[in-house]
Amino acid sequence: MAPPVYFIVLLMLQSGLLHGAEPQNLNCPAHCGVPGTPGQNGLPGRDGRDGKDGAIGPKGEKGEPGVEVHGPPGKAGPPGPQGPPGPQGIKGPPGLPGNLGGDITSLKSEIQHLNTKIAMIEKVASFDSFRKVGQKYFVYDGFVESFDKGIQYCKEIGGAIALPRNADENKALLKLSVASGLNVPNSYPYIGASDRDKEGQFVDINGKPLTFTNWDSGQPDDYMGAQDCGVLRVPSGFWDDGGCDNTFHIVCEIEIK
Ligand SMILES: [Ca+2]
Repeated sequence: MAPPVYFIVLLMLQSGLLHGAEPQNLNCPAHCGVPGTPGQNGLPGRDGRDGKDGAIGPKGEKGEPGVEVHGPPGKAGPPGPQGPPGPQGIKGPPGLPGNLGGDITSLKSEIQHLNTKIAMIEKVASFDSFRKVGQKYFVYDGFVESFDKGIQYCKEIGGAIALPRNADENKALLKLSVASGLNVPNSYPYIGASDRDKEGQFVDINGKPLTFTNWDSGQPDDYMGAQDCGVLRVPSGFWDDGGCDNTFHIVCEIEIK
């Protein structure tokens, strides 16, 4: 009868056949006691080192479009270099007819002339009395003086001492004289005619012969040898010669063309 199996195993354990390569505790006697209870877990060990990079992940979704925000403009930079000349421009419209330029020049001249004329008429209108005949105005402002001072006065106002050149002007001068109350006995308005240079030969203040006269009967008579300057009798309208140093009314004439 064969021995039981457990008995064979027990024999092998006792002979060390079943110990294999496991080292034996030399201090442990052949029959070690029952193993003790397991010890408590030790403290966690330190963190391990970083692992290797993982594989590249999948591509993310496309983000929302950003909002455009303009920052404040920067400072102007320095001017750049001058560029090359541009191309020739398109042809302009035709100019005004040549004679129009001349017309404008003529208009400007006319305006200037009118302005001068207006200024002179305003001057005439500033006198106490004035009367127009043709292009001539007789003006009177109450000035009473000698013949020579009368010539100077009328020159200073831009005219000349009154001298009718025709019947109409003589009539106009008379009307102004009457209207101005110059019909005072022995007081007349002077007229710009004199024979001081050559007795009996009356000329105007520029020495030119008279083209019109209206002498009264028997005049000029150079009475007492002391009458060399012309005067207008008022209200007859005839001429006489009188003293040049008398203080008579000074009527001036201003021509406005
Ligand atoms: Ca006389």
